[in-house]
Amino acid sequence: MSTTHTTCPYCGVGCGVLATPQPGGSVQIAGDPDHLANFGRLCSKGSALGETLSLDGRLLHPEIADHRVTWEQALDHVANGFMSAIREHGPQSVAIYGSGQLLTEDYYVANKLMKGFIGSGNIDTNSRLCMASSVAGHKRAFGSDTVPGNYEDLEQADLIVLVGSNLGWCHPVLYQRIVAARTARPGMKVVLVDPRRTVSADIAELHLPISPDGDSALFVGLLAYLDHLGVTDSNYISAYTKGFEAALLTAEDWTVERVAAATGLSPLSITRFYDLFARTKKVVTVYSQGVNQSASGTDKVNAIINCHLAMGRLGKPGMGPFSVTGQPNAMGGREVGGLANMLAAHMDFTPEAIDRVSRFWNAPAIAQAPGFKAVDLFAAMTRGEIKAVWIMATNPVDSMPEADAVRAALKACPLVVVSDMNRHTDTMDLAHVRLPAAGWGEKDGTVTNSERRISRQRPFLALPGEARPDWWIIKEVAHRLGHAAAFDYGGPGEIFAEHAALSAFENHGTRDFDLSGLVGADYDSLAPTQWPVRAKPAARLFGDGKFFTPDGKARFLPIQPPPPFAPVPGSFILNTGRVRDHWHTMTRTGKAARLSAHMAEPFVEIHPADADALGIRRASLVRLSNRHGSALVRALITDRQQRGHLFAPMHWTDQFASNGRIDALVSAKVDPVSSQPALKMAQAHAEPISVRLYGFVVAAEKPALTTDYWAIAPATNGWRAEIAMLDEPADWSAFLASTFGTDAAFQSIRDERSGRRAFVLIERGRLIAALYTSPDPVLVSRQWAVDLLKEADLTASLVLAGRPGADRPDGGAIVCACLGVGINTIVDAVTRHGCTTVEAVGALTRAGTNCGSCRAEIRGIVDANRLIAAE
Ligand SMILES: Nc1nc2c(c(=O)[nH]1)N[C@H]1C(S)=C(S)[C@@H](COP(=O)(O)OP(=O)(O)OC[C@H]3O[C@@H](n4cnc5c(=O)[nH]c(N)nc54)[C@H](O)[C@@H]3O)O[C@H]1N2
Ligand SMILES: Nc1nc2c(c(=O)[nH]1)N[C@H]1C(S)=C(S)[C@@H](COP(=O)(O)OP(=O)(O)OC[C@H]3O[C@@H](n4cnc5c(=O)[nH]c(N)nc54)[C@H](O)[C@@H]3O)O[C@H]1N2
Ligand code: SF4
Ligand SMILES: [Mo]
Repeated sequence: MSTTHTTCPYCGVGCGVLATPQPGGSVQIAGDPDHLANFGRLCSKGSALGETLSLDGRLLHPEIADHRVTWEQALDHVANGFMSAIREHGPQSVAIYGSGQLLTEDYYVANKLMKGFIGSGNIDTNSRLCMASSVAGHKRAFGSDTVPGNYEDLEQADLIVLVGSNLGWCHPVLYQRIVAARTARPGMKVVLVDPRRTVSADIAELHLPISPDGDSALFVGLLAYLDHLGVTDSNYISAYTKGFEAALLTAEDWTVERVAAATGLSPLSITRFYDLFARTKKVVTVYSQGVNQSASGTDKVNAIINCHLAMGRLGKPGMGPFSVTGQPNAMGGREVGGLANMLAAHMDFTPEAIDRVSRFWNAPAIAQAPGFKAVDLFAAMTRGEIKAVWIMATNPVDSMPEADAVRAALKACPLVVVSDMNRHTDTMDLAHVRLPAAGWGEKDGTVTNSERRISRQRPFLALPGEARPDWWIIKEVAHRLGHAAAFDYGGPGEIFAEHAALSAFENHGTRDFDLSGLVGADYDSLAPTQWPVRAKPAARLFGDGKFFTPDGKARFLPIQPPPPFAPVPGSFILNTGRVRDHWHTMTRTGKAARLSAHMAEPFVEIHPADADALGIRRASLVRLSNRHGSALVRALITDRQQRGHLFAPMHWTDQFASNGRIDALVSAKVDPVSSQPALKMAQAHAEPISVRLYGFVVAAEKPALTTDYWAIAPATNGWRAEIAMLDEPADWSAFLASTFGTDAAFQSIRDERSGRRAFVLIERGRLIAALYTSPDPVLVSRQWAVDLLKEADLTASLVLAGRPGADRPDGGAIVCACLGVGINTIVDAVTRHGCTTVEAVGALTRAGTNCGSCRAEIRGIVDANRLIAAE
């Protein structure tokens, strides 16, 4: 079987993947040892890619109004719908909402259609929720949206400052590169700035549990501190920058004490950080959503860049500000102009650029001004101003703030077209026209990672059903809108060639994004390449102190930190983000049993003292609510969380839980410069709810869950679900029949004293379904119960017992997703086998020996249990 060199479709690290289809139809996945992003490594999500490729749940044919139609009918319908909206209400009445998960070629064509030929700026993307503040901050400082760093800088740095980045879970392979570099060079230091003590604190000398949005104050204070110490690089400042004095003037009175008051940090820890920064030449500041997703996100970015400029620390090995991108092609989207305020190829809506792009595209009707940005777009839809929208590769009903209002806006929009791989997502369920898109492994094109490296995603599977690549779908609609000549593409290679040519067009070194060296390159064999790619090998970006502002000098920005945020009395600050093994709205990771085992339901992290005060018990259910919406989630009580703060993951949707959509609660407040929403700072009330019965379900077929609370996940050979009921069912047989879709008689037991029940259906020794209920959060061993689905000769009495017999050790909840090692096995390695290090646990159980992303968790388990073992 032949092996295809491709790129991982998840995070912005952009790891090279070797995919080898196997005779049985499965696909073997391995890290590409020659790819410069990962050198063969993959994380848990990357290694499980093979398990997400099944056609279950795929949309395989176009549909209009829930009925299967031909491509001809679907494309005509979309084109006619857009055309009549444009005719009656003008080009501003239509929009495209795209995604950093589109390939560059798809994105280029979508942008060209909307901006160049429909003549409206109304194409925005989920990157507005992700990278917009970094883009705006880069443009203010550098005159261009340039990420100057390389991954090796992280290995060469002596100090890495992680600001609002949970790199250990969200950029795992990059994190592992840092771990390896730090092992080789123990002098290297890491500082973590995050309100929560995340797993990334595992490698940090210093964790600064900053108050939300205290970052501007922290870095403004740092600028003042560096100036007072007299360590700033005055030669660099005068030769290559402007605005230092003004920036300093606003920073001046930010003493350490004042910073302490604004950030909730101790003066001692602040000076420790400041001294480290001042003393260490090679510093990389890595930042991500704790910086970008904020009402002061752009200011945070510039407060960080200011400090690097003041020290002359950028454009050189081992140093620089480094905004890491989230999605596989967040960077590619910025290159093509996927944001409503960018035109194309890193050009803005200036008169010269509009003229240049219009000549290049031969597009006289080109848009003259930016269009609606994501939050404004859905607000305009609510007002009835958007008559037709086309959503591609994103799920705004779950990922946009004020998500219930977004759902209502889509319900009211006259034409909603959605291109996706899945027949059911919370957004697809509202579509009038459903277009089946090609997915990873089927589509063909390029993506650009966090360090500006362009890599090919290559197909190794046939297109299933009638699925088509996004570029083809957009091109076909463009033809029907009357633009056949401008969209005469035979394949992604031709689109890439045009994209590269546009980047080079009248560039002459004036624009950072320049692929002139790739014009005419062989697309199929394109090796991973970092831009800029000019005819002559380009020097390191900003290495010569030249920036893309009109005078070539970088800009300091005077930053005024925002006043500390005070939530409405009685409510919590609700922070949101990601978990290790799930990706966004779970449309792909939610298919893999092994990725669903790490965290199997929506949850909220809450500090023990807050939980006590509210009467929230361990593993009970909590209702979160505010004026925008509500959610019902499991309590995860942990002192990693500060008092007064909550953290909830963004992942759960109506496809996987009864009421887990956290963005229903997040307000749509945006950063004034970038229009990126403040997704890390919602406010919510939390209350325990009084549950009559908690339950755990395992079943061979997908159960139909209708209980007050449920959360479902795949398991090997079946499904697992957590449920809860506010009242006991009046008729248990009817409940079992409707849940499991069978009239067969279940065997059951009930323990009068504890109120626990178990219901079991076994056929020919195989488990068909089991339900365990209890007035307390059920104590049945989840992993043991899930593993029963793999067994061949079970007896009812064993399954009814609800716990493993002595001959069947219970591995416990999965910690190491790659090798399926549970918490009990790890605890056992420590307490019974005397393992005292992560390495020893790995040698005995294999846990943590593949991708390494769980090693921080294993270390926590070792530390907690070593003491117990010693007692
Ligand atoms: N496993 C996994 N990995 C992913 C993704 C995924 O869905 N799952 N998605 C990818 C995408 S698109 C993205 S954008 C990245 C995101 O990657 P990250 O930005 O690393 O992830 P998040 O969990 O969103 O947020 C990071 C941290 O910001 C902290 N934070 C919140 N408020 C503040 C604040 O005011 N200041 C500071 N300093 N920190 C704060 C949060 O506590 C959180 O730990 O991950 C990518 N990688
Ligand atoms: N509260 C809160 N909200 C957040 C965030 C947060 O931290 N907190 N983070 C924000 C960020 S940074 C991001 S990036 C967004 C992500 O949010 P979304 O973009 O909504 O999340 P995904 O689940 O990745 O949705 C991608 C969809 O595209 C489909 N898809 C994948 N590949 C293709 C393709 O090639 N073609 C087509 N047509 N479809 C495809 C998938 O099946 C899936 O349905 O969420 C944002 N929302
Ligand atoms: S680190 Fe990111 S790109 Fe690499 S394998 Fe993991 S999810 Fe994929
Ligand atoms: Mo993102």
